[in-house]
Amino acid sequence: MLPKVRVLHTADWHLGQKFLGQYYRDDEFSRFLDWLRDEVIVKQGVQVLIHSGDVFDIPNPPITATRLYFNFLSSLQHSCCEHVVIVGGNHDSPPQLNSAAQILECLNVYVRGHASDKPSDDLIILKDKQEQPFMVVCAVPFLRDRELYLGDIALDEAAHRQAIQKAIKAHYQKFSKLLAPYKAQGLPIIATGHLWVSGAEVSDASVVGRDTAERPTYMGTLADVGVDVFGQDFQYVALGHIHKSQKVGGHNHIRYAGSPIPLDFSERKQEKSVLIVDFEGQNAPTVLSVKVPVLRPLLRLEGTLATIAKKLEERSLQFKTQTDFQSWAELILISEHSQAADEEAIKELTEKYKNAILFLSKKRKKIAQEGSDNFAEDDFFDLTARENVLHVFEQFCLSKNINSEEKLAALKKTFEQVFNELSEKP
Ligand SMILES: [Mn+2]
Repeated sequence: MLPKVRVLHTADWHLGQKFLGQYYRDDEFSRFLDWLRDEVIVKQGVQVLIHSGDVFDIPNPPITATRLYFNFLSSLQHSCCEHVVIVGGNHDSPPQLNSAAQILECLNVYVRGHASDKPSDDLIILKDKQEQPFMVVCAVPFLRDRELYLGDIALDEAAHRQAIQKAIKAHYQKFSKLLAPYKAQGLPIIATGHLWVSGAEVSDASVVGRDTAERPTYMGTLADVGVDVFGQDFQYVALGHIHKSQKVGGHNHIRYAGSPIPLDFSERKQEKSVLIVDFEGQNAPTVLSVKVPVLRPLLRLEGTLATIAKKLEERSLQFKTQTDFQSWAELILISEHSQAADEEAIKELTEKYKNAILFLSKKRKKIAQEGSDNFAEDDFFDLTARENVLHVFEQFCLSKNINSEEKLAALKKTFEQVFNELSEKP
């Protein structure tokens, strides 16, 4: 008979995150983990939990975050969930994650902070109480350059990207031979991954100058790979890294679970979820997305002071009825005034809406007059406005110590020509 297994796929918890560098969110994380265990794992009879990386937000997470993690794992003991597989993400520190790996293995919690030298060490065979294997997990964490053995040869960007794609594919292929006996037994086979796969939709980063929480890895080794890197060996590929829950390239069995809690304002509109994946031997699994309840509403309000004040007023009831977690609202103020001139009004708003924490960013309608209040660090430039672009370029030239007026004028002229040409195209 084909074994039936119920798996929970989750990722990108980012425990220990300090929202925009200002507020810890331990209470939210704790509430989420309670919900995950009580309402999903226990109520739905989940047998295996898979975490596809970014358990923690930073390599040295605060003790409060590691405590949440260990308490959660220990609370699964004697529950229906007898096996847990955790791989490291780009935000995790492999040695930090691996430090408890050995003791966790005694509790059937398998942690792989980084890829092992031997693929057989990352091939995790899950066994039932009678020591009978019922599922195989190829635990692939975020792969760093050195784990991909790219060598020291300097490559141009395109060649580097190609080398990475080849190496990632080769990494997944290494499991193939080892899988033969388990395939013959009809066991379901899962692979994990923490990477950016082509075609995956990232969070909206419409505000110029602000990174989304996913962004830092794009620069690294994770320049997009295609779904072909996973080959044909796996019934399911449990991915992490992209915070929006989604299928990749229309494949029902290649999925990002997404982050369960929105990690910055760009994720505010995303429905957050975890995935229940039901296996029956090597048949295509069925996937059910379970919506994570919104714990703390995130809002982005944009406009002039008057517009923002009106929008806040409309939402004041929502702020007041927030019993557990205060709302967080990002105000994007479009203003022609200097910062000092707006300060008083902002202070008033902050006072009035104490039960929502407000984050202020600015977007000036016009460039401040010369000599007056210059751009504050948190200003956002509207890069579609011609004068802003030219101003930024001029500032850039000055920062490079191009002081000769003649040279500066020539550079500006060339830049303007290029800019005009690009602006004409759709
Ligand atoms: Mn992440």
